[in-house]
This record gives sequence, C-alpha cells and structure tokens, in this order.
Amino acid sequence: MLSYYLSAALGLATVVSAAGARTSTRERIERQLEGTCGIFEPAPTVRAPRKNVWAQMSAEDNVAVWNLLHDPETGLNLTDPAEATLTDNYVFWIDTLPVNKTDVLPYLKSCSHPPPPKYARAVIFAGGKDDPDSQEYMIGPLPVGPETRVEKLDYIFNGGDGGRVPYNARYFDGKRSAATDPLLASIMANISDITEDLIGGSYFGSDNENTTLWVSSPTPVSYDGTQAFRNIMFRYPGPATYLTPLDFFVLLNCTGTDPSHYRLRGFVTASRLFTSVAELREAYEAGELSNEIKQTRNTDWAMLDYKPELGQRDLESKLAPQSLEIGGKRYRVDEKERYVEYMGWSFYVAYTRTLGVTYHDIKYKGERILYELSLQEAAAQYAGFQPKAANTVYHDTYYGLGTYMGTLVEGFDCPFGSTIWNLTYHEGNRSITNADSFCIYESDSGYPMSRHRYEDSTDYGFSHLGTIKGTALTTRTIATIGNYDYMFDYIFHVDGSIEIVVRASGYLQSSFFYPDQGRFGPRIQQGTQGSLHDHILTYKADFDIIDTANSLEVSELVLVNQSQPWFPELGLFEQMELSKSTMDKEQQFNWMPNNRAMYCIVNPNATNAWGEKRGYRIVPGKSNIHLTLNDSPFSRKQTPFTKTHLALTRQRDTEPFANSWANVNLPWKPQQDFLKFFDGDDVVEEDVVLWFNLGMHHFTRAEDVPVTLYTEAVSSIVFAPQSFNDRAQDGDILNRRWITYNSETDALEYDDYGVELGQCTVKLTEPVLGINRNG
Ligand SMILES: *[C@@H]1O[C@H](CO)[C@@H](O)[C@H](O)[C@H]1NC(C)=O
Ligand SMILES: *[C@@H]1O[C@H](CO)[C@@H](O)[C@H](O)[C@H]1NC(C)=O
Ligand SMILES: *[C@@H]1O[C@H](CO)[C@@H](O)[C@H](O)[C@H]1NC(C)=O
Ligand SMILES: *[C@@H]1O[C@H](CO)[C@@H](O)[C@H](O)[C@H]1NC(C)=O
Ligand SMILES: *[C@@H]1O[C@H](CO)[C@@H](O)[C@H](O)[C@H]1NC(C)=O
Ligand SMILES: *[C@@H]1O[C@H](CO)[C@@H](O)[C@H](O)[C@H]1NC(C)=O
Ligand SMILES: *[C@@H]1O[C@H](CO)[C@@H](O)[C@H](O)[C@H]1NC(C)=O
Ligand SMILES: *[C@@H]1O[C@H](CO)[C@@H](O)[C@H](O)[C@H]1NC(C)=O
Ligand SMILES: *[C@@H]1O[C@H](CO)[C@@H](O)[C@H](O)[C@H]1NC(C)=O
Ligand SMILES: [Cu+2]
Repeated sequence: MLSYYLSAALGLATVVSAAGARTSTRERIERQLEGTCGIFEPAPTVRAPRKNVWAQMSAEDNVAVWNLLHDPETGLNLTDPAEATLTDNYVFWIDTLPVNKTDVLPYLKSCSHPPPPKYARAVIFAGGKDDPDSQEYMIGPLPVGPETRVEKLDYIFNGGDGGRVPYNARYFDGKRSAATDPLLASIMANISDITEDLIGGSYFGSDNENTTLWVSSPTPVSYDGTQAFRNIMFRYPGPATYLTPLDFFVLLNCTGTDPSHYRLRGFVTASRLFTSVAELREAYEAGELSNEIKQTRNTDWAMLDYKPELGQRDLESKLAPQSLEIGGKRYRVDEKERYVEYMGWSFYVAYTRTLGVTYHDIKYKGERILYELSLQEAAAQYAGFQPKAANTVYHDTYYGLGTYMGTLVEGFDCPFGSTIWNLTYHEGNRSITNADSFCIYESDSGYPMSRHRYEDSTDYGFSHLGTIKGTALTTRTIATIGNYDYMFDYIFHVDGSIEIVVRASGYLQSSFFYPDQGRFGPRIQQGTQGSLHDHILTYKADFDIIDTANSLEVSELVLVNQSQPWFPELGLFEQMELSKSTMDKEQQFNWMPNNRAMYCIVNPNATNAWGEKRGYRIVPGKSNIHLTLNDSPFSRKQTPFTKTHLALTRQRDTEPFANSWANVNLPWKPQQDFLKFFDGDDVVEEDVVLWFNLGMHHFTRAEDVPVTLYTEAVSSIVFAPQSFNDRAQDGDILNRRWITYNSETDALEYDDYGVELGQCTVKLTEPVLGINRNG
C-alpha cells in the first residue's frame, strides 16, 4: 500500500511513500522557524568594519569585463566560445585577481584610506595566433570605465613565460577532446570486435549511440608544452564509473591545432604495448589477450544508498544525535560583506572559481593573527603498471576547484540550523550560483575546553570543580571534483586556536584488477583494484601576528648530559632542554622526527606580560605528510610545493599563489616554480608566509567501496596561541560550572554565571536543497 501526505506544517511539499522515500519539490521554500530554541533563527547581524576587498567581483563587473574583452577596439580578436574552434581565440574563464597586500594594509589601518582597486583576471585561449597559446590578462580597475586597461597578467607567474602557456600544455577543454575524438573513434571502430570480446564494450565516438564505453584521460597532457598526449582509459559508463575501469588504453599524440596530424601512439592491454592496430590484432588472434577477470556493469554495489543485505543494527532506526545550537546562534554575520564575528574572532570570507573559499584579516580579540588563510592546491599522484595510473597527477585548481563546491545537506553535511550561504562564480558572461554551498555553525567540541577537580577528602572528592564548555565555530565547504568529495573545514576554537581539517570521501580513481600487481593496491571488487596514490593539499598561512614583523622561531628539544650538585651520585645524567633558533632564510622544511621541534610564528617586538614573545604555534595534527614521489617525470618541477611538510617565505605581492592553475601540464618547464620563492630573502622580523601541506597516503582498501570514508581519510593542523596571551583564554567564558563544596551545609553550590539551561522543543524537518541558478 502506498500512502502519500503533504506536510503543510513544514511548509514544503514532501511526499512520503510507504517505503520511506521522500521527494521534495523543486520549489525553494524558506526554512521554517521551528521549536523554541532559536536553532533556526538567523544569526545576529553586524556591520563589517571595512569593505570586503577580497570579495569576488560582481556579476555586473563580470559582464562588463566580458564585453570589454570582446570589444573589437580591445584588439583581442575573440570568437564567441560557443562557436569557436581550436584555431580561434576565445575566453576560457574570468575570475577575480587577488588584491595586493601592499594596497590593502593602509586601508585596513585607516578607513579614510581608499580601498585598493579591483581587478579581474581572464584566460584567453589564442589558437588563432601563429604560435598558438593561452595567455592571462588583468583587467582593471573595476568597474569598467575610461581608466580600465586590459594588460597581460604576467607578474604572478615566475616560470619565465609570464601568464603564457603554450598551446600543447593549455587546459584540455571540450574542444581539444572533440578534436581528438574522430581519430579515437576510427581506431576503436576498427577493433570493436576485439574490445567487445576483451572488455565487453566498444567506442564509436563520444556521441555515437552504439558507444558503450566511457573515456577518461588524465593530466599532465604534456611535459614541456612542445608536444601533447592523450592517454585514454576506458571505463563502463554510469554513476559509479570510477569503480568500473577496464584494462584497455589508447595513447594518442595530439600535438598542435591540426587534428590531421594526430596519431595513434599505441594500445595497452594485458600489460603489453601494441603500436598499431595490426600488432594488436595479431596478438588477439593468437589468443594471447584473453582476460579471465571481467568488469561488471551492474554497479548497485557502488551506490551510496542503504544496503539491506548488510542487515540492520540494533537501535539504528532511531534518530541519531544532532549538534544543535540550542541557545540560539552565538556568532554574528554581515552576509553582504561576508564577514563573521565569533567569541572574539573576526574574519572575512572570499571566493574564487580557482581556489574556492579563502579567509582574510583573521583577528582574535581585535588583534590580527592572519592576513590570509587559503587553500592553494589539491594535488594527487597515482601509481600503477599501466598508462593511466602511472601518468596521473592532478592539480584540482586546473579544473576550477571552487566551482565544484556544491550543495550541503542540512542535518547531514552540516548540522541542522547552520547558516548556509550561496557561492557564485562566473562562467562566460553569466554568473552561476552554487546554492547552499558554504555553511557556518557552532558546535559542541565534544570535550570540555578545560577542567580541574580540586581533590579533597570530602564525600564528593573535591573542594572545587571547574569545567568549561568546549565549543568552536566551523566553516565548511565540500568540493566534488570529479571523483572525490573533499571537505574543507576551518575551525575557530574559543581558546584562540584555529584548526584546519581536510577530509576526502567520494570515489577512488581505481584500476582494473591485475592479480600480479598487488604492489599498487588491493583488489576491492570483482574487477577493480584500488590504485595507490597520494593526496597533498597545500595551504597558505600569511601570518601577521599583531603586525607584519614576524619571525619563525624553532624550539628544538635536545638531549644534554649535565650534572646537578644535589644528585652527586648521578654524575652526568641525561636531560632535555629547549634549543631556540630563528629561521633566517626562506626554505622548505619538514616536521622533525618525533615532532622534536616546536615551530612558532612570533612577533619578536610584541611581548606578553611575562616578557615572552607573542606568537602562534604550528601544531601538527593528523596525517601531516608530503608527496612520496620526488623525481617522477609527471610531477618533476610543477609540483614542488607538495614535496615538504612546510615552507617559509617572505610575503610578496608577486607571489600570491604556491601554484598556477595551468601548471599541471608543464611538469618539465613550469609556468610557476615554487622553488623560485626560495631566493634567500631575509625572513627575520619580516612579513612572512607559512605554506603547509595536509594530505593522505591513500592506502586503498575494500572499505573504499562504495566511497572513501571521512573518518580515516583526514588530515589536520592547529594554530595555537603560544604565549600570545598572558593566560589561557578560558577565563571569560560564562558557559562553565564552578562547583564548590560547602562544608557547613555539606552541599554543593553550582555557579552557572547566569547562563540558563532553559528548555525547548525541537522539530527537525527534511532539508530543502537550493537549486543552482544561472544568472
Ligand atoms: C582573428 O582570428 C581569426 C581566427 O578566429 C583568424 O583567422 C584571423 O586571422 C585573426 N585576425 C587577425 C587580424 O589576427
Ligand atoms: C600588484 O603589485 C604588482 C607588483 O608591484 C604590480 O605589478 C601589479 O600591477 C599589482 N596588481 C594590482 C592588482 O594592483
Ligand atoms: C583497420 O586497421 C587496419 C590495420 O591498420 C587497416 O588495414 C584497415 O583498413 C582498417 N579498417 C578500417 C575499416 O578502418
Ligand atoms: C548503431 O548500430 C546499428 C546496428 O549495427 C546500426 O544500424 C546503426 O547505424 C549504428 N548507429 C550509428 C550512429 O553508427
Ligand atoms: C607527436 O607528434 C608531433 C607532430 O605532430 C611530432 O613532432 C612528435 O615527434 C610526436 N611525438 C611522439 C613521441 O611521437
Ligand atoms: C551573454 O552572451 C550571450 C551570447 O553572446 C548573449 O545572448 C547574452 O545577452 C549575454 N548576456 C549578458 C548578460 O550580457
Ligand atoms: C651522554 O653521555 C653518554 C655516556 O657518555 C653518551 O653516550 C651520550 O652520547 C651523551 N649524550 C649527549 C646528548 O651528549
Ligand atoms: C624591534 O625591536 C628591535 C630592538 O628594540 C629594533 O631594533 C627593531 O627595529 C624593532 N623592529 C620593528 C619592526 O619594530
Ligand atoms: C541563494 O540561491 C538561491 C537559488 O538556489 C536563491 O533562491 C537565494 O535567493 C540565494 N540567496 C541569496 C542570499 O542570494
Ligand atoms: Cu584517495
């Protein structure tokens, strides 16, 4: 029996079937105020003290920039991308150019100082030039007016060729894949009898109705921009295609803009290379290629829905615990300026299509800690004895990491009642809103921030007991970049520490199962092997502890032999002590074995009440790793930022990014060379930037099916005050209990400092997901 009802009370049309499945209408209805706890009340507002100068440029500015670029007077000779071919010039994307810190600091100091000028950056694919390439431009000041200029954007790239990328290394967009498709289709059509037999499918072209295989090709597509390759792996199509790879690869040489010069380099199957159709057919006909193991087209096992065959756990049909802000929201926002205040913290949020969400002017109790905190790159490199795994290095900014930050499901991805914002990026002359893709919430840390029981021999066991609520504000996005769902958390703790956490879920990029290749990962399904790989997520932390004159102090634990006169019987005995030094040159460096060294960014001229330098400690967290590979041809010179745990540089307006989004295809001749940042600049009492890596060596496992689990695929770091204050920042928290034993009354006295526990009712409703909009 099927019964339906419309849940009018919840204000949204929810259809519930007997099976428990719900469908929500596409109509967006504002969340209802439910319950008496203030959980669903909007966060109180505040006016940001300054304009958010880091903010994404507006949709209007984007259209104006688009029109200016296409204005014949600008002289770029552009074709509408929808009409363009490889040999035309067209805009790839437009994004916001970072503002120079040099221009921002005076404005932050005094609002009578004008805010810095705003600029756009635009990538133009110039296939129409004699020497075809891609070139970035800067367009500003904005809004577009008589002063606005379109100039080459070269100063943020240090590889020697500025914002230029040779055609062969430029982004492999739809037009480039389409240009290689006829060759691929003709080759694969010729051998469809073989592929049907070996891998159970055939390919006649990307939109041919008889095609039953999906193609996938990795980056890099070039080594140095002189040639271009497309290494194609085939997979079964479908929602779980990443888990149904096949043992068949086609390698193409697709150098240049003239598809008539594209050539087959070879086929790979059964771990053998065949450089022509004839060679492949000969081996096939000799019966050398039969494959015992078959990939499956049924992918129910790879979907993330409930699996009754796993059974049901005791009591699991009850609603799980929830994190709810039952006292009402305790943070303020200025949604327009994207500014947040929480328990002494304040910060601005910005967003770009390339990097996603970034954080600016992070202050604690009115003093600046960080000028900028931002993800720079999400890299991954794979391993395997086959072309796809061996060849794959991903830099996710290449794909526009920010554009993949998608809808968050309230109550599951973020707690019920979270503040949820949209993120909007620009695509052509339109702006696209990723609805409900950034959330902010305060939650119970799950442990008290601090506590002590003052032990006593009373019946209660103490004279006093103090315990302080632990809470933190989290901001979160989840970017589904192809297969993976990276979750990016920035957690502001009330004690003045900041935690940065990244997790990975989503599909593995897996390989066909080769029984003799367990060294590249375990078998995880009938025909699937989990390919070994590393994830490295590079971040930038531009610390400004109070002001820009900062140093990195290293306090190393060293062993010394010493004697102490009151232990004459010991003679020389072992002790540990701190050996302090200041890092005096820009460098890449690693966590010391056993975390023997404490790294602190300090302001040497700012001391606390005890005369100690005020600073923040860089505290290692979970899985602090760097890239395993050191000299792979696919990551040789364009991925150096992944190769150590940490790096310290002097802040430069010309060095805003660790990587360039187009670098991945230039492993031998990078457009942006992070190593060049280390050119001997003094970093003592200077404006310093700390670059750090989070990541995972992904030791794949059967539990990566259907998707990787966030519990284990996690990496983190903490920035904690280190003598920044005169005492722990827990004294001013009212959410605490100070329990005193009164010996006269023989009773306990609870001091609640006026924070009432109160009571409320909560009614949770099914989340309504926002609809992404093109504007
Ligand atoms: C403008 O670009 C087209 C290709 O889209 C090319 O054929 C033409 O020669 C270019 N014109 C000039 C003046 O460069
Ligand atoms: C930032 O500073 C660099 C170096 O001084 C300068 O070339 C560039 O034009 C500035 N960019 C902006 C957006 O003002
Ligand atoms: C298939 O490939 C073989 C070997 O290269 C060639 O002789 C033959 O003409 C091709 N057939 C078709 C239909 O393209
Ligand atoms: C698909 O295959 C069928 C059966 O062989 C054939 O009739 C049809 O023309 C093919 N379609 C295309 C687009 O090649
Ligand atoms: C790829 O093709 C280009 C010309 O189209 C040629 O110069 C180059 O040698 C080829 N590379 C390989 C590895 O075959
Ligand atoms: C964007 O470009 C398209 C195609 O050129 C045009 O039809 C549309 O009006 C433009 N939109 C805006 C907002 O200018
Ligand atoms: C301390 O003395 C012992 C015994 O002489 C020696 O083995 C050890 O290396 C010394 N340790 C240090 C840190 O000097
Ligand atoms: C910091 O203090 C030292 C010693 O008093 C002084 O020489 C130096 O100029 C100060 N640096 C800054 C950036 O104020
Ligand atoms: C967020 O996006 C949704 C479209 O899904 C739109 O209805 C809503 O007004 C947007 N919110 C804001 C604050 O712009
Ligand atoms: Cu992984």
